[in-house]
Amino acid sequence: MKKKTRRDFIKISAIGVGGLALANPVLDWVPSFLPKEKTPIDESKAERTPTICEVCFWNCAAFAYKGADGKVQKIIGNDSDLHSTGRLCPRGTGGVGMLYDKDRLKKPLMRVGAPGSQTFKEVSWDEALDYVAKKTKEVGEKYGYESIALLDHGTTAHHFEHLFKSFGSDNTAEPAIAQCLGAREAGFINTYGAGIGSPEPTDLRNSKCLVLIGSHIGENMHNGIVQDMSIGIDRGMTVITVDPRFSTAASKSKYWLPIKPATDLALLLAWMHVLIYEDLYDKKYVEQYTYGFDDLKNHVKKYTPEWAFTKTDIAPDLIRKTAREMANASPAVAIHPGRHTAWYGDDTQRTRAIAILNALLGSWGKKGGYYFPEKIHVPHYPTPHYPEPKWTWKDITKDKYKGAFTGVTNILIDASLPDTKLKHKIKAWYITATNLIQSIPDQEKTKKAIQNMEFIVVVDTMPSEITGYADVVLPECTYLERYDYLRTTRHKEPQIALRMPAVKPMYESKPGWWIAREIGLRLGLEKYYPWKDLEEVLDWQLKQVGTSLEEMKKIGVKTFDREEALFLEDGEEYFFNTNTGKIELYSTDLDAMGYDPMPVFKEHPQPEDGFYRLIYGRVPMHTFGRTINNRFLNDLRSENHLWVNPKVAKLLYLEPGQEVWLRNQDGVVSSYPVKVRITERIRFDSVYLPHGFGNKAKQMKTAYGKGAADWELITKVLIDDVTGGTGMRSNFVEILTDNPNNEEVKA
Ligand SMILES: Nc1nc2c(c(=O)[nH]1)N[C@H]1C(S)=C(S)[C@@H](COP(=O)(O)OP(=O)(O)OC[C@H]3O[C@@H](n4cnc5c(=O)[nH]c(N)nc54)[C@H](O)[C@@H]3O)O[C@H]1N2
Ligand SMILES: Nc1nc2c(c(=O)[nH]1)N[C@H]1C(S)=C(S)[C@@H](COP(=O)(O)OP(=O)(O)OC[C@H]3O[C@@H](n4cnc5c(=O)[nH]c(N)nc54)[C@H](O)[C@@H]3O)O[C@H]1N2
Ligand code: SF4
Ligand SMILES: [Mo]
Repeated sequence: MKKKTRRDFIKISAIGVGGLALANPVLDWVPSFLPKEKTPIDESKAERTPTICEVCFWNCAAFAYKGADGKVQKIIGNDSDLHSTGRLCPRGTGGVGMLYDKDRLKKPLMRVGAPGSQTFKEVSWDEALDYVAKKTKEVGEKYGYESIALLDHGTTAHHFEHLFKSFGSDNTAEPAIAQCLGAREAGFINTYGAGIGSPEPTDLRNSKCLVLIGSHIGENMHNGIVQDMSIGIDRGMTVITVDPRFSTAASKSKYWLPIKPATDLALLLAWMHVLIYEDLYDKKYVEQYTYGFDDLKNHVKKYTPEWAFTKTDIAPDLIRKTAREMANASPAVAIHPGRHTAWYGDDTQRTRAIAILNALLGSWGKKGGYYFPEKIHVPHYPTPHYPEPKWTWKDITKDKYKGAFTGVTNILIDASLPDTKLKHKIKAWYITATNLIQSIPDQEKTKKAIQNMEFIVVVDTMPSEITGYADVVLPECTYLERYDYLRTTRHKEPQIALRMPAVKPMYESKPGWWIAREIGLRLGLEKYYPWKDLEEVLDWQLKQVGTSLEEMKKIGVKTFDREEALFLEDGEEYFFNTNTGKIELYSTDLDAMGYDPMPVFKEHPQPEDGFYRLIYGRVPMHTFGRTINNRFLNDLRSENHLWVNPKVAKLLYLEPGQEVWLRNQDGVVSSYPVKVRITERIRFDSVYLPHGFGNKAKQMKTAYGKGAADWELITKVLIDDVTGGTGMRSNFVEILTDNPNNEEVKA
């Protein structure tokens, strides 16, 4: 086989900008509305300001460079930054397109027509904020401030979380947990007493073997992980990819295991069986650090590779061979924890199986496996204690979803329904930087809840679908026009990073911190806002950790010393934050809560004749639907395709590029057609539709109507019994060749 080089793998590794420019002349660093000088700006002379990319939640630190005309010309990764190591991914590079998007929200808007009609009038900030404060007070006084929920994502969330806590609500939730990584965190917390967090602390640069279960790194363009994986491959790391689709990662793998969807837990249990019964596990590590090994050994006895073959379609030989490959590399082996793990409902148990496998291989806390990340504690600006809410999301989840560790979006939506049986009810929503229509499954339910709200305010940068359901829309400026709180994420070395405005907010847009504060002041919460602006807060905070705003404006990223070692020494004593102080192969907490203490395989429905499982994922050039209107990125990829196996194409007489529609098991039909891509790279029982396309917001002129939406077709949801998160890979579709729609498409 040809040796893989880093450049071969993906373009991130070829100094972002140049690689992209060569690959596509459209994105050659001069935004198309600016004069097309072919000579790039001189970085040594251009004014630069530190920023943190908000195009996705890897949050790479970078510098924004301005041209002589004062406009941002390019964004380049900050060399000191561990998230990016100085290189941005194509999306971050194209972030300028978000700033100069002509379709941006420009002024505060207030609803004129019925919800969903998108008829708004432009109003002044005073009018909009007065109204938001008035409605907040009205609902708060009538039902209690707890009845107001904050649904959020991204950096803006922090400003609104402070506002919410100040007025007495802790009912905050984000799709980036319950629809994303919530199950994974619960799986690891119940094994190691610690979650994974972001960035994932895998030491792929030094791994000898990487196992990807569905994680499609390379299409999932999370910068640091992609770079680490490239370096690992260059150094000879073996990759094992388990995916019903031949992903980019699969194409770089020694083993591709095209698993039957929804059966991963069977494979994971069979791998444990092989490691234990072939005596391949790390005995010293297991003995010293784990609890419940004998229980596990008995538990996985029946889960033989032969048994797993009947569930997964993966040959017993291949299961054994891959298990041995992992054991050979141990402890420099990482079974990647995944990120979007809301798949089939038993997601906490599946990710726990991943956690257990890592323990059997002795990789947690070991070079080439998982490192111990560290962060620096930056104190909060002193404000008085928040009032104690009378109830929180926990009062809703504590009986049924005992492993939920944050607010659960879909449960707060359940509490917002007119016919909810829940004791605690939600009456109004603040929505910041999340497009619930695209990100929460069963959108009819979301819309029903929306209709029942007394009041909805949306803070966004774009007129995306969700803004159409607001009573008030508040235009936030983009990340390139604002300060935010410091990035203090955990990494190999503790770092802080600064985002500051590269340019002044365009139009009448305002930063999130300003919007939240103005609402707070109108609610009489001055004591929680003893500062004039965020600069004052940041400077105070930075001085507490021995630097200043002035210094950070120059360097953008500051690195601190670690306090503890990155890895465990051989035989070192270590206490895990679990009941037993050990890595719990047998989870005492899950047991006490009434859940399976060790993962048990359960069958999930498979598609009936004529139906295919709808699976989805990412395209490298976009982040969900949030970048589709970005002209640079849209030029690179304007629509998605439906991946269909040749056998299916033959059966249905499909031609490459033919437009089709999809109808799911509940009769829901896709609004827009999608072009077929016929490829052996997908199993015959599934179709693949990348997420984020099929935009229905007319005001987003570049994105509108391009490609098809997975999110319309996800009506059947399998709830994770531990965390309450929504498994969304549970939908089956038929492929229609005639247009079934004759009505106008509505958001
Ligand atoms: N069907 C389906 N559903 C999914 C997924 C899927 O693959 N398929 N993925 C799931 C996953 S993994 C996740 S993490 C979630 C993510 O789901 P979301 O949180 O909804 O996604 P985002 O793209 O972060 O949020 C999009 C909104 O943020 C706005 N926005 C962008 N930048 C800013 C800003 O700086 N300020 C403000 N105020 N607004 C901004 C955009 O205009 C847009 O309206 O979706 C989940 N849901
Ligand atoms: N370019 C880009 N990168 C992104 C994002 C983005 O929007 N754009 N979003 C970021 C976010 S928030 C997240 S959470 C991550 C998500 O990215 P990941 O956590 O890497 O991946 P998933 O979305 O869970 O899974 C997608 C893969 O799972 C496969 N798959 C489907 N069903 C099964 C199954 O039953 N078993 C197995 N083994 N595989 C299956 C699909 O074929 C696909 O390759 O990506 C992050 N990176
Ligand atoms: S991975 Fe890409 S889009 Fe995400 S923060 Fe980094 S540069 Fe931005
Ligand atoms: Mo996510």
